[in-house]
Amino acid sequence: MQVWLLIPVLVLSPDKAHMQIVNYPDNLCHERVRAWVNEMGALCQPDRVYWCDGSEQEYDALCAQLVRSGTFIKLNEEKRPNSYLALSDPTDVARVEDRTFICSLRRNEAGPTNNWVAPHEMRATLRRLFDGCMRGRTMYVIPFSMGPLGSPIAQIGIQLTDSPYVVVNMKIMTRMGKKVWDVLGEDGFFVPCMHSVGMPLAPGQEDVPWPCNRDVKYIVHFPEERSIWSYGSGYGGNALLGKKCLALRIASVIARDEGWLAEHMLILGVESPDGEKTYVTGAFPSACGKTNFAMLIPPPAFKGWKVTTVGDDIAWLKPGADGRLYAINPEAGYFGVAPGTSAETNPNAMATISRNTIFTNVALTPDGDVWWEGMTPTPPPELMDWQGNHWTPDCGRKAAHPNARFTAPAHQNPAIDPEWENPNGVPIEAIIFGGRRSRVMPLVVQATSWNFGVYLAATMGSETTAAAAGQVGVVRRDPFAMLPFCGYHMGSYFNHWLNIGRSIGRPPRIFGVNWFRTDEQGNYLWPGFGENMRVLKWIVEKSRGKARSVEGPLGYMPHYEDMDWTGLEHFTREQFNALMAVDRREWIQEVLSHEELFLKLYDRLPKEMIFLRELLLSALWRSPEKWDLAPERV
Ligand code: TSX
Ligand code: MN
Repeated sequence: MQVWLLIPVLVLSPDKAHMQIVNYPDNLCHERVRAWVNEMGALCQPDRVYWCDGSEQEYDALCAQLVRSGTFIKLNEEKRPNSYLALSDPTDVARVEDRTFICSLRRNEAGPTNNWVAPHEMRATLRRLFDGCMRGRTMYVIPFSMGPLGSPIAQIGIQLTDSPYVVVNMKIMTRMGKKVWDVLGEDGFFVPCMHSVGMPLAPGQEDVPWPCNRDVKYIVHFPEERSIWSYGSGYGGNALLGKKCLALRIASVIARDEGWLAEHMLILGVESPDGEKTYVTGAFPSACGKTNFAMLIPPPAFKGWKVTTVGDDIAWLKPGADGRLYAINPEAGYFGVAPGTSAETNPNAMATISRNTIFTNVALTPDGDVWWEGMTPTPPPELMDWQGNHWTPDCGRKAAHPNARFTAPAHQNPAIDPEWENPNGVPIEAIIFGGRRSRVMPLVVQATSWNFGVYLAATMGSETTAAAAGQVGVVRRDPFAMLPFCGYHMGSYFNHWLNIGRSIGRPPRIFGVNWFRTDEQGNYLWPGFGENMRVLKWIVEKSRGKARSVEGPLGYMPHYEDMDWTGLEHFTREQFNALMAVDRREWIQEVLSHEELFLKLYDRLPKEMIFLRELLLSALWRSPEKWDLAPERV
């Protein structure tokens, strides 16, 4: 009996006798799942349907298969145990925002910041695209849980995909496998996630290492139906549908309807020397070093202070019985940007990716290890670059793609928080919103109320860097760092945040931070990285009513004396005041540019945003030209 169960079960389905069914689970008793997989199999017409069980053997077998097919290069077992490198098609290297759609019944439900197509029209397009799209391939059935299995905050998804690369990445990024069938039972709710690389194989046609569709890509969400359809890309958020598509776009809609928050936030724990634990979340747009902050190592002078990671990208926050917000990380791994990650900028990340890691679009060293820009101060003398070409430091090209990634299990992070898999989440005392701003925004400010915090987050912006397309140094509004990830109208989303603030008894305190302020010559005014612990300590203690501040036009700000400077005594009051200065003229310009976003969201913008803007202007008006933290103003 035991032996029989271990043999992959081969079943021939009656209607599709040519379609091989492999590893069909013995614990699936959910009729709608069966019917849906059958229906999708009939539509996509794969040669085989493989039901993933999530086992280590399955992972190893798929990785070996990916090595044979040329998708994976096995890395040096001594230097990078059980790790692989994948090089994508050069046209399939990032999320495709212009091909991402929110197909709500009404156009205005998606709002002006999302692409929209009428659901019936999109369904017709998708039926045509998915018809026979998996010919010559295997369709994998991936049951996964976003959040700890069985957690009251978790959500179940089932992804069907023709990409084995996606399967092994989903194994790292989610709780994937047959245990999910037990959680689902006979009638549990799940988000159906359809995915195809959009490159069927004709009989005898040879496959390519990175199949994708160079011409046609669709990343589609049906928010009312709570389903996801992705076609044409095998990369990242386009293809690992549990992450941005389910845990943010679809979950944000579920959260609105159910009274919780699905956010693009890191979650970290701060432990003080006397053992007091405080959890905070943080939202940052891209290129702000969010993963670095989630894994921060305090400076040596901060003896006894510890920072631990709960999550580096997504937080689901639910009101608890005690009036606080409790957060879980719906993910089980890190899908992080490799370039810029080093033993200097993020030792915890380097340790996390030392083994059992999938690298995508980084460079390969002659001895079978990986390299990317910023990993070491001097590059190796020669490499194979992310496009498979020979590379030397003087060749004028990047060795790794700027959006090259690592996929690594979260539990390998030396700083993982002991509560990171607590099914009930961790209580949040503070929410931090950050951006990359060379001027205008001070190092840190606390919003004077939840509503002002919502205003701060709604108007948050970040300056574009060389990594992003377009002009460098232009401020892009990215409300709550959610602009590409909100599954409904951004104005309604602001209103949902205001509603949450009204409905909970002990809301977290809200803060704004900016690690990136520069002087006139463009030099950074703040050392950043581990030194951010000084700001974090003030935030944590301020949230607990144990730190002092002064009230400025933007909110409460720490005075020089209110910050802990041990180990950074050379940092002067003048340097700090330059970081904290609020220039009235600059800020009036800033508030005017908020107007642009507000007009875009006009028909659903909460009236509070308008009043809060007026209050902000009035506070700026009574402040001197340049409000700084000069001691005489205390
Ligand atoms: O991640 C960053 N953080 C957060 C760390 C916890 N980065 C890297 C951003 C690119 C993704 C930063 N870059 C940070 C930061 O706080 N600050 C800066 C800017 C900076 C860069 C280099 C220095 C200082 C600041 N170098 C020296 O001071 C020697
Ligand atoms: Mn992200």
